[in-house]
Amino acid sequence: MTESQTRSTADVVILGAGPAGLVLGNLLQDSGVDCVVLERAERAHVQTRARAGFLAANTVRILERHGLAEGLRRRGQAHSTCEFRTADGRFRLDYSGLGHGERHTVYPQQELVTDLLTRFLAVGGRIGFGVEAVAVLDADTDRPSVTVRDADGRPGTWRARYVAGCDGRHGAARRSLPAGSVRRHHCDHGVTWLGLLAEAPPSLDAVGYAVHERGFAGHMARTSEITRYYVQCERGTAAGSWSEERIWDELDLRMRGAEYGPLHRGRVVQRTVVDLDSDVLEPLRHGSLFLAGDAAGLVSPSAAKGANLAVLAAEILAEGLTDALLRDNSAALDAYSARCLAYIWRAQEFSHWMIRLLHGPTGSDETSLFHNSLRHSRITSLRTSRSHQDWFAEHYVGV
Ligand code: RFL
Repeated sequence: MTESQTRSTADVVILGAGPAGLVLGNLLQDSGVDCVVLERAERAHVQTRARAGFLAANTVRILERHGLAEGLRRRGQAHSTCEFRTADGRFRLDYSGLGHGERHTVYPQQELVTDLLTRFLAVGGRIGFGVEAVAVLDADTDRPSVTVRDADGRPGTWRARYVAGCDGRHGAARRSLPAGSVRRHHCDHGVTWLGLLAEAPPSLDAVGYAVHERGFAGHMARTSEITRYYVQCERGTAAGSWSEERIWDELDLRMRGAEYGPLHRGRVVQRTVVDLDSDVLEPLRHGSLFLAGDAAGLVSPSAAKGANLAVLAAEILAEGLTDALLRDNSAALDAYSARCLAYIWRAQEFSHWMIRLLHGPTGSDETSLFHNSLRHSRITSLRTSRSHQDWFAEHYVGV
């Protein structure tokens, strides 16, 4: 960082250069709002961090509306089919013909982040890499500040009119909220996934969800050479503890490769252990500090909503900040929290439904057997009921 170290004021200080922070930065910059993005990591790290891939139709519309969709239009792949594999056989849902008839665009998050970053810098956006926000101070006044330290540990302070906390679940924005100012709703779903990226072409032309007595397995295409897999594992499993052979054997077994064709194997290049939990902060504002994206609420990745909610929140927040700063009208900013929370809870509800569709209790006690029979009935309903399929499609691809 050069200029931003010497000039440490901005009307809006944005913490975090993920999808939320970068969409917000681009929109504010386009509106002529003075802003800066502070990002703890180095640029190369931000541009190569592989996470999400499924963008909802509304996310694409938002990005298009603001001229941020050029890369995903060129390189993203339309996607509209998912396949469920169970002990009763398999069935496919083409959700572009169900619900509102919408599709996903598969576009790796790191490419979206790279596009947003390149565009932000091209239009003169200010960003500091290797700058960690330590705390947000005086958020209950109209002169908040952010204390920072750079990669060499040198401290600094940014003064602002508003601070946008887009720095994820473990960021400084959440940490700076005074006790009792915001309520945190939390749910641990008691399920753990080993998330994998494999240097292997997709094995089916659909998102694959395998419901198996040994646990869940999932298949999600990313590119023609890279596929994301998930395999449910015991809580407490270390990311490196399964050999590649065990991973592929287990995936093949649960995806029922013997019946439907073996998976294309390849080198596993990334492993992440994900304990499925969800949280929502309420309200998403404390004075001059606003929360967006994962900082506002964490949706378990079962329904691929996190990045989509981040983009949506950024658009809503940009509108509120622009009105407040340039038109002296704070109505949209005052409505920000309630508007976003309505979307967040809707996504949480669907994600929770997906978790209960894809995972059942492992025990053989009466309650476990009861819940597994309920789950079986739920899957049968999804396979056979058109109205259930319409409901699924609307929520699966919508945000
Ligand atoms: P990000 O992307 O985490 O960015 C936050 C940024 O803040 C920085 N940061 C700080 N900077 C300064 N000071 C500090 N103190 C800081 N602390 C943190 C971080 O370095 C980072 O750059 O949050 P954002 O923008 O809210 O975006 C959220 C999404 O990244 C997330 O919800 C999704 O990746 C979730 N997710 C998925 N979402 C989807 O919509 N579709 C998917 O297909 C999908 N797949 C996934 C996923 C998440 C996964 N993980 C992480 C469990 C697959 C996986 C494996």
